[in-house]
Amino acid sequence: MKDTFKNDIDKGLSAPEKTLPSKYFYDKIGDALFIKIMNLPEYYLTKAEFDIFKNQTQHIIKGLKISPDRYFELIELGAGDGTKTKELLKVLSNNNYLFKYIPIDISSNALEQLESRFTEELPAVKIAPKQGDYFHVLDSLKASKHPKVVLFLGSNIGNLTDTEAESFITNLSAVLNTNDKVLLGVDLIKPEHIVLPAYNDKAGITKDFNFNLLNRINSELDANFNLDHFYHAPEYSETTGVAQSFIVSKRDQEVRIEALNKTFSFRNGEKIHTETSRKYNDDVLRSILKNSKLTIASKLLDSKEYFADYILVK
Ligand code: AVI
Repeated sequence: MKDTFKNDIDKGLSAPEKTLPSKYFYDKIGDALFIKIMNLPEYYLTKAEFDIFKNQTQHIIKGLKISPDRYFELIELGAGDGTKTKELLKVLSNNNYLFKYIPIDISSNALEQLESRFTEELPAVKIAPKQGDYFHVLDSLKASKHPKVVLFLGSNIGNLTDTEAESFITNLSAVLNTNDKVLLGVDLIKPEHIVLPAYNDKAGITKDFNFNLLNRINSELDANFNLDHFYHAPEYSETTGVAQSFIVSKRDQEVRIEALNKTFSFRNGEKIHTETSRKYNDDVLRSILKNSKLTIASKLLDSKEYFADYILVK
């Protein structure tokens, strides 16, 4: 694991346009910062999707075409804190739907926390967490011919480039059977004055989240990034619908990374790309789905029309 981190950092900082993979935001500190982000007034994404799950639960169930007397598997990719999913589970359980909830996550810690919360708060729901890589686990579930509903929420797909998202969807489609469903949560393309503050909050939590990458490199790879010599600079284009986060060097400087036995130079104003947060609309999604067997069956919007949960069918 450590070697992958080391190699990825080396590769990213050696590239002509420097980049650091956003997956490394999420260590213990990064997880805690992301929870803070989800509660920020500027970060509308979580609230908008929660609005859909809380106020349109019956529409979700109807759109998924699940019937109370037919057993199905509800699989969630990325356990998260489960707040939105809990709204759906509550209604399914109160109405005696027959199902098993299978959260999949790479982190066994996240799964343990989710399982203990859900067993306490929703004792009637059968929960069977699976630790591991999404597609590995899904592949192992393919043999069961029960209908499946896969949840991939929170606009997590937005952190993939379009090429990565396409191959993610193709892999997902390949491990599903005909008529299985996907509930895909995506942030929608909207004006800059709404999107940009979500990635540049007044309290500076998103900046800390971004800078956590430099802190990790300092502590795990024995580096000497001086955080005061960089600033956080998100960008968003309404035309492309792509938000990107950058860490920008405030001066010409050199940073030593002992674990790599290398020194990296940064020019004044040079950017390090740290994250892509793609926003969607029907056309973007259709083009991501084009080589898969998944198609859009319906979509649900929050009351402000900021966010969409698409129902895809194979
Ligand atoms: C997890 N992901 C969907 C978040 C996003 O909005 O792209 C991560 C995030 N980055 C900065 N703020 C939140």
